[in-house]
Amino acid sequence: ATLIRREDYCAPAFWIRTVDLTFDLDPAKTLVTSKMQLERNAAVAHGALRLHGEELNVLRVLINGESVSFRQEGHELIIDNVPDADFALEIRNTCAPDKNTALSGLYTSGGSFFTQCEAEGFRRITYFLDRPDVMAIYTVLLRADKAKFPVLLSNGNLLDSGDLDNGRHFAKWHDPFPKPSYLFALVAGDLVAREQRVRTRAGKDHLLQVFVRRGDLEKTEHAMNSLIASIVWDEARFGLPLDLERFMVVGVSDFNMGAMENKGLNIFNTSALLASPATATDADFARIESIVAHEYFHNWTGNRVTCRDWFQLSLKEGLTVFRDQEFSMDMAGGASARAVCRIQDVRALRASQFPEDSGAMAHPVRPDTFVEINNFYTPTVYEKGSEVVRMYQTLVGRAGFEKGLKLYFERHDGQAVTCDDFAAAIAAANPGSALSTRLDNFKRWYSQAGTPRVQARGVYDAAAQTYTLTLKQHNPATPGQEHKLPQVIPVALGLLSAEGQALPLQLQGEDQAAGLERVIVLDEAEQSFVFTNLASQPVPSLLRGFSAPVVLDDGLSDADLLVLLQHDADAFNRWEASQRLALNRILAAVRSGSALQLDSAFIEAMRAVLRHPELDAAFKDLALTLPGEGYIAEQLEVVDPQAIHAAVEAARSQLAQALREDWIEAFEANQIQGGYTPDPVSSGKRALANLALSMLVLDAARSGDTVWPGRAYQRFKDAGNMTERLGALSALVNAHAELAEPALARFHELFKDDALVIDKWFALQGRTPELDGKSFARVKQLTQHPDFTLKNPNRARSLISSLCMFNPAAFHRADAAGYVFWAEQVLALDAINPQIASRLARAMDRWTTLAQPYRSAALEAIRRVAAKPDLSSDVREVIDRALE
Ligand code: B3K
Ligand code: ZN
Repeated sequence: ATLIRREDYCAPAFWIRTVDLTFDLDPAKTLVTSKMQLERNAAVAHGALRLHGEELNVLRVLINGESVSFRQEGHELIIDNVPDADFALEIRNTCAPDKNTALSGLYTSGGSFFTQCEAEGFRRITYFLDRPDVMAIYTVLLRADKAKFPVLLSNGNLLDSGDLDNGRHFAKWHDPFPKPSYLFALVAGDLVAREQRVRTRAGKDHLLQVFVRRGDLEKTEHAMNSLIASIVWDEARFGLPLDLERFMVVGVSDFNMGAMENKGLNIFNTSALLASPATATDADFARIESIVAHEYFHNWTGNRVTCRDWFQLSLKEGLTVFRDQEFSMDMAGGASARAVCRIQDVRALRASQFPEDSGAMAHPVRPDTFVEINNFYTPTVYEKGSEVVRMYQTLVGRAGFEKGLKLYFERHDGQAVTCDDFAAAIAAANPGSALSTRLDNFKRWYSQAGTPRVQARGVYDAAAQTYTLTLKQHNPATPGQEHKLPQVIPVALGLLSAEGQALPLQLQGEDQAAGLERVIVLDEAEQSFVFTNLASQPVPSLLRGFSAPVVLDDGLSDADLLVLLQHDADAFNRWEASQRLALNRILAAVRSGSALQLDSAFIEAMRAVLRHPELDAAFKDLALTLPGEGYIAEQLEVVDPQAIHAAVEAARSQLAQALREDWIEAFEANQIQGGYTPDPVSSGKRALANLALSMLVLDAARSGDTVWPGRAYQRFKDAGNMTERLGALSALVNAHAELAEPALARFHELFKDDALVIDKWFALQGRTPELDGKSFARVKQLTQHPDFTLKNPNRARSLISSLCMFNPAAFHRADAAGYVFWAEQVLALDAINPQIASRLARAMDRWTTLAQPYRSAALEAIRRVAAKPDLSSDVREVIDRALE
């Protein structure tokens, strides 16, 4: 395995202008004929033609119709004698889709053919310059048995189709847009489609199709609606239209990630596509909407303008996540629903990206090196990348950002470019802005890994009526980056009076106040900002809406946090105050090693939120949900997962008990009559009702009450939708109630034929809060269940990742059994699917922060994996970095 460096980038020695692919599809052995038109890159001196290829069997190589000699070295096919003038290259090879368990390249799933080419899967189909800066125009001829594979799809527009001899048929596709090989796709199988015609603003008609297996058609309505909404939104918000006559979406059960944005032929994990009220939760509906949108938005941010090299991955991913987050917010509606979206996004960032930024795999948004690019489709590249794009918007304003994006497309449509090109376009469109005047320093967000720490302290001068806010930033060292420079950090803020009144914001030197909220920019190690005309000591509300991806220490007292919780105009900071109040108490208990005892001030504050007449149910649910155990671990230098779990469980059970009457009321008040719709208001009510029910069942376990477990079981049986059914089941399972067993059995019986629902059944058991080792024992036992298999990524994740990545107290065991289990599963998975194995391997990213005996046991397990000589480069990179 070799380390690839960003600074070593060289333009390709050849361009491939057009490619004509012919596939004779056969699951055991598929024949691929590739005819390419090549041209030397004049900017690069002579050199052999080196094509990428993996797991292929080459049959012949022709240049301008003549057979030519070639060599094979590792994963390269090398032709030394290449004409100087443009030439035609023809390669014929075979590959074995049925044997492809890595699900990269061409593979079969449920008897149909699918491809996944990003990042480097195309080279597992045929020899090619498999790099994103080589963009070609593709024509694709597919031939296959008509009875088994009635549907034949590839990118672009259908040119021709018809019957052949021997029961075979063909389809010919042409994509008019030049694209890199990672955006190539083909699908062949027995599929059916939901179809819809739409007309865009320019008056053009388009055909939209969602292909799935027979029987799944009624579960595609939500995806189709999401696609239509995405098309409308991208035209309205950014002026970006659909550019193909036909836009296809296909579902597949075996898939390594959520979905893939192949030009005109998006391929989806069925878990990110199929939904019906009976089988999918509100969270599934929301996730599908955002993933359908994400892949669609890639058509411009990723496909029309793509990445020059894989180090620039965030150019398309950070930007496209930003766009799908904005879309979800716009779809959600009012200010409160938008804030709920933002809170959920930030919670996800803190749960996954913050730990990554402080662990063994920490890397900048634009990494400098990698061994296996598939290891860098990370929360840092995606979610932190999106926060970086959001900061551009914060610094230049919404209109300025739209102008910047417009210039980006004017400059780069049809090109493969870099993050620098993006930054330059946004800045050039906004001369003199807070961004453009600091562009070089702002770009440190791309090069420096690690989460900045910002400390804020305010001093009030009663005589001068001023409030001096001093901000300091500290950028912690990360592997390979000892010393860092200050980041450009936009801090959105407001000031409140002790009574909760929003105060006008006037900085020293200004003639008048500039509103009740503004953005100040911290771009040095330490800066002070003096606010004037303040009659009394204010309470600062900082980093509103999470205006930068940093850890903030604002030193606020409980009293200040209570003012924010009750009065802040910024709903995000209201939620943040609730989390901080809880976090402070949990951390105090963990740090002191004493049992957690919630005080009445906290309980009354939570009661007030729960009973608040104006707050939305969705907000209440988020405010009353305690911080996750992973996020709590992030705040500690030495992590004892069992101590954290004990503190969280104590806090939960005390909240359950102290607010029992309020939970009952919340449960009753948030019942929904009538049909199911996954809109934000109904989803919020169901979320709060589910939380209330889980608290009531939890409290019953303490008090011996049998009424609420009985009601939960009844609700589980009678539920009209999956959100309520799974909510009731989870309440029973997570409380280790007696009725959990019959409910789990019944659930399995009801849904045994629906793989996506059975995934939920496994995941729920994989994530059950630990009690006396029962949860861990159950997971081990479930690996023997007839429905369990490591071969399907969704199933493997549902059980194994649930335990190892999302159930810290069940995983981190004093007897090391969790780590032994992890090592076994990583090794077993690596033989099947390195990408999935490698993601599981990352469960040990933060092992060095563990307390003893966990730390030593974890190291032993990591060494055990490291000792396997033939590890994939995917897992090897993760394990090596953990041991560095
Ligand atoms: N671009 C793909 C991810 C490909 C992952 C390759 N290991 C999905 C997305 O981000 O939209
Ligand atoms: Zn993406």
